[in-house]
Amino acid sequence: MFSDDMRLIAREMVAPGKGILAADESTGTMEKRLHAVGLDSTEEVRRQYRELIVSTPGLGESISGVILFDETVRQESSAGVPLRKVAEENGILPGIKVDKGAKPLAGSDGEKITEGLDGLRDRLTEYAGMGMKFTKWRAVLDIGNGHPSDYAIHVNAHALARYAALSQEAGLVPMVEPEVLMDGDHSLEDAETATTRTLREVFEQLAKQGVELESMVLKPNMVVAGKECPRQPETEQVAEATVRTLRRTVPSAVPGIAFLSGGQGDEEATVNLNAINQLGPLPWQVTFSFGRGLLAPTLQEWVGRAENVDSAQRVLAHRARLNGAARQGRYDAELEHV
Ligand code: 5MM
Repeated sequence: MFSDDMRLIAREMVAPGKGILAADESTGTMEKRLHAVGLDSTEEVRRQYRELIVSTPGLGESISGVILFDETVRQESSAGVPLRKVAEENGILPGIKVDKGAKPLAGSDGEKITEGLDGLRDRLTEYAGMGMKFTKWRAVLDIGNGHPSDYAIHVNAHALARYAALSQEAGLVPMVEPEVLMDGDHSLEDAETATTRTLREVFEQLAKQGVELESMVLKPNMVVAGKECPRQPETEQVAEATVRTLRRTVPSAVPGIAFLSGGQGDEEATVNLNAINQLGPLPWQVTFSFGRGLLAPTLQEWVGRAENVDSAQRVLAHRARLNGAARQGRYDAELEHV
């Protein structure tokens, strides 16, 4: 794919009124999610769950793209259609997670580095041949006990940029995800400092490694206080800290920013996204790329029962519509019950 095509895909991914669905849980994470609702994590259960997601009627009205896991892009619907094609027929661009997960970082005191660069060029070539349009790589940084260290920020940003450059070389739009976790009791100010340091280094590395900013999407965390912080900020404070951080660090050449939900409640993530957009106009499209924020209520509704597929799909389409409204600053709590 040429640069013009990647720019177009990047803009489609963050099109007004739409956001991205993260359904790329690796097998271990999926096992946790399924166990939590009393289900065994077999390949067939995971296939049924992903079929339910990508075939949700009307989902393409508020979801531009779906991030899939390697297993899913090789699976078919019960009617024998590859799930990645089912997504496309539903008006949703198929994307793929290409990192191999966060592993212990040598020489650090418990920080992590995301692996998966070895052999990545060949994997990307295969995914491009399958018709994937974009990719995603997630780096994870925590706050507390002197973390995140400059060392962890640097090596993760360096790997994110190496991944993004390889992805663009293969014609696939990279979604660059540096996640500063909300685990812990840190303050909003701590989160703002850690996120600012991280994003500065990420864009420095992207520039050094020749990544075209117009052909990527940034997937950051919102700036929120730690889950255990006794002083939880108001929505407006979260929105202001997030927008200030992004304005200070993200070049306006980047077409879009799509937030992860990071363990916020589903309504909380929607309310925050709405408040962030109400601070606009902003230099980029600002939308969502939620996993749990969209799928936790869907899975709760489905719980593996065929008779719940329709209602679970309605729950997903509804949550996606609400976030579609929030990414335009048009969400209202009343809409939850419509
Ligand atoms: C869907 O979850 C993805 C994580 O998968 P693994 O940890 O199993 O690799 C994750 O990358 C996700 O895309 C983002 O963190 C956004 O998901 P949330 O749930 O934070 O919105």
